[in-house]
Amino acid sequence: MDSPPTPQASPISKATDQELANSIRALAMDAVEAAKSGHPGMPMGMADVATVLFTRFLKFDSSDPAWPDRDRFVLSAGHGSMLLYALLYLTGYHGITLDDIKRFRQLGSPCAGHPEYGHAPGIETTTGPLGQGLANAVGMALAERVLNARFGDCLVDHKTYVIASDGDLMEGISHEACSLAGHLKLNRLIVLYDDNGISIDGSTSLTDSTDTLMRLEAYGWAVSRVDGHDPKAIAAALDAAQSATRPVLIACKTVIGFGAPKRAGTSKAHGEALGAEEVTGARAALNWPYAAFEIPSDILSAWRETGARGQNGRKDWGLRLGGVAPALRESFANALSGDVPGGLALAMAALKAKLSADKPTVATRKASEMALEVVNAAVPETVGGSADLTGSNLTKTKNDPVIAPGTYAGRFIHYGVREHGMAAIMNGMALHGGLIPYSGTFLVFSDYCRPSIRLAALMKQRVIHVMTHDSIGLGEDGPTHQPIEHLAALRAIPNLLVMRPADAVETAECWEIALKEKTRPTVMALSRQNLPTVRIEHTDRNLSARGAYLLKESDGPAQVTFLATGSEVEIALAARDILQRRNIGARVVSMPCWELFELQDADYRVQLLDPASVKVAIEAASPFGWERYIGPSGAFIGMRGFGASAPYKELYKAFGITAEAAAEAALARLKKE
Ligand SMILES: Cc1ncc(C[n+]2csc(CCOP(=O)(O)OP(=O)(O)O)c2C)c(N)n1
Ligand SMILES: [Mg+2]
Repeated sequence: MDSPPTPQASPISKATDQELANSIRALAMDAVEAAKSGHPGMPMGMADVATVLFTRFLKFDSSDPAWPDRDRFVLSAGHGSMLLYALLYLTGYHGITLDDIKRFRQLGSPCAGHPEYGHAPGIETTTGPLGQGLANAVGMALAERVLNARFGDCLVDHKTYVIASDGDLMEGISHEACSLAGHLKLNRLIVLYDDNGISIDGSTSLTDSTDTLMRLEAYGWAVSRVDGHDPKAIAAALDAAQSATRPVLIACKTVIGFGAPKRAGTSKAHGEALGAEEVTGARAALNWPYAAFEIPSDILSAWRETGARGQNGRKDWGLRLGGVAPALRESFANALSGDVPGGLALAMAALKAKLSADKPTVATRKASEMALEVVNAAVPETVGGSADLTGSNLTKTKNDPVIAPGTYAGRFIHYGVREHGMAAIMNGMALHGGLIPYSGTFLVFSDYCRPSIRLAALMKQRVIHVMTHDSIGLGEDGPTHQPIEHLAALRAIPNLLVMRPADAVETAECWEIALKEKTRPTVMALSRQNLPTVRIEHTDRNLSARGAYLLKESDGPAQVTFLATGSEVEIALAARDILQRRNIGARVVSMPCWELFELQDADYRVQLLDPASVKVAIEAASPFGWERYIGPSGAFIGMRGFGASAPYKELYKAFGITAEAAAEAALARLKKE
C-alpha cells in the first residue's frame, strides 16, 4: 500500500547517516551528563540502526502522531530512553523540546527516566521493566492484523518495529510473547535486537549461552544478523523484512557506548554519565565538534525532513478513509474512539431484569459468560481470550471465531499457557487502539500477570482480566490454586479496579463498568462455585458503580453491619437472618469494588458503613486491608493462612467461614459494648 520506498542510500542529502546518528549520540551523552544519571550506552550503540529505521522505513508523520495507520515504534529497552527522546525531538514531534531534553529525568520533564506513555506524543508505551515493551509490541502487531481483517488494507496496513536488548530477550516474558507471535505468524512485527553482548554485570557471557537467533527461529521467526554500525547492511535487512511471512528478528551487532574512548564496549557505558573527559573524547572520536546540546541547523533540518517524510502517505490515507463506505468509516471511527455503543446500557439493563426475575443459581464465572453474550453482541471491539483455561474461565461466547495463524478475523485468542505474555499482549492491543481486550485465567495466577497489570494501571489502559476460581471455593485443586492474598495484592495497585461480584446481576453490572472505564484496567474475581441470585429486585441503576451499597436493610435499628464481597455475600445474608431471628437488627453491605467505593463522597461512605454499628467483614481471603472498614473493634471472617484440598463446602466449614461464625462474631462484640 503506501509503505515508504526503501532505497539503499539515505534519501536525505543534507546530512550523512553518520551525522544523523551522531546527533542522537551527542544528545544522549549531553542529557545524561546534565542529569548526572541515565543510560548513554544503548542510544550511542543503536544510533545507526535507529537512524536507518527512521529515515528510510518507519511510516510516520511527526505532525500527526496519532495517525491511526502509522507504524508503531517501541523502545523496549526503555533504559535507553534518550534514544527515543532524541528521535522525537529531532524529527519534530510537538511534545519534546530541546529544553525538555536538557531537563532529562527532572520533575515535570516529559523526558522521564524511562519512556512513559502519555508524557509526550510518539511514546507508544511505557517501557523499562525489560521484556514488557517487546510483549506489548506483539499485542500491537496482533491488533493491527485483527483490525486489518475488519477494515481492510485500505485503512489498516502498518508495521510494528521494536528495539529490544539482551535483557529484553533474557526475560521469560519474551518467550511467551515471541512464541505466540511466531505461532500467529505476525509478519509485520520487526524486532531490531541490540546484540551488544553487554548487560549491567558485564559481558552477557557471564550468564547466557543462548543462541538467540536459533531460539527465535525455533519459534517460527525469520532471523538475520547484521553489523549494527553499517547503514547499508541494516537497510538491506530491513528491506528484506518488509516482505517477510513471519515475525522478524534482526540481530544488530553493536558496540555499547559507541564513540566513548574508554567506556565503549563495556558495561560502564550502560547506566551512568560518561564524565567530562570521556564526553570530550567521544566528541573527538565521532568528529562532532559542536557544543553540548547543539545540533547544527543542516543536520536538524535533515531530521525534520525525515519527520515529514510520511506526510503524503498520511494524506493519501486520509483520502482513502474519505472514500470508503460511510458505514465502514463510522465503525472505524467508533472503534478508535474507544466509546462503548449506547446500546450496551439498554442491553445490560434488560439482562439484569431477566436475571432478577429468573434468579439463577450460577457461578459468577458462568454469570460472566452470560453477560459476555450480551456484551459481545453489543460491543464489536471486544476481543476475548484465555490462557488455556477457556472452559473454566468461560470467556469464549458462542459465536466467537478464533484468531488463528493467518486468520485474524476472529474475536477470541487462545493465548496458551502464557499468563504473563497474555497480560502484556493485551496492554499492547489496548495501546494500539480500536480493540478492547479481555482474557481469562485463574485468580491465583494473577501473580503471573502482575507486572503487566501494574503497567496497564500506570498507562491508564482498559484491559479486562477475568480471573475465576477466586477462593477456597474452588475446592479440590487445593492450596496451590486457592488465592488468599491475591485480592489484597491487586487492591494495592493504584488505578486498578478489583471487582468481586456477588451474583449474576452484580456480574453484569461489573462488566458494564469495566467496559465504560476508558482509563482503568479491571480484574474481575469470579467464583467457580454456584451462588444464588441476591439481587432479586430489579433496578436499571448500576448499584455496583458505587463500589459498595446496602443490599439488605435491617429490620429495626441496626446494631450490626455485615460487609462482604462475592461468594461471601450469601453468607452475610444468612448471618443477618440468624441475628434478626434474635431481634438484633443487622444490615448487609455488598462491596463488589473497593476502589469505586473509595471514590464516593464522605457522607455516602460514612452512612453506608454506619459507624454506630458493629462491623463484621466476610471474605474468603486474607484480612489484609479490611481493617480500614471494620476498625479495631470489628471482626473478620476469612482466611488466616493457606487453604486445603477438599470439597468446597467442607472447606468453608473447616476454615470457619460460615453464617453461624459471622453471627457469633457479631454477638461477641455486641456483648463487649
Ligand atoms: C525486569 C527488569 N529487571 C531488571 C531491570 C534492571 N536493568 C535495567 S537494564 C538491565 C540490563 C542491561 O542489559 P541490556 O538489556 O543488554 O541493555 P544494555 O546494557 O545493552 O543497554 C537491567 C538488569 C529492568 N529494567 N527490568
Ligand atoms: Mg546488552
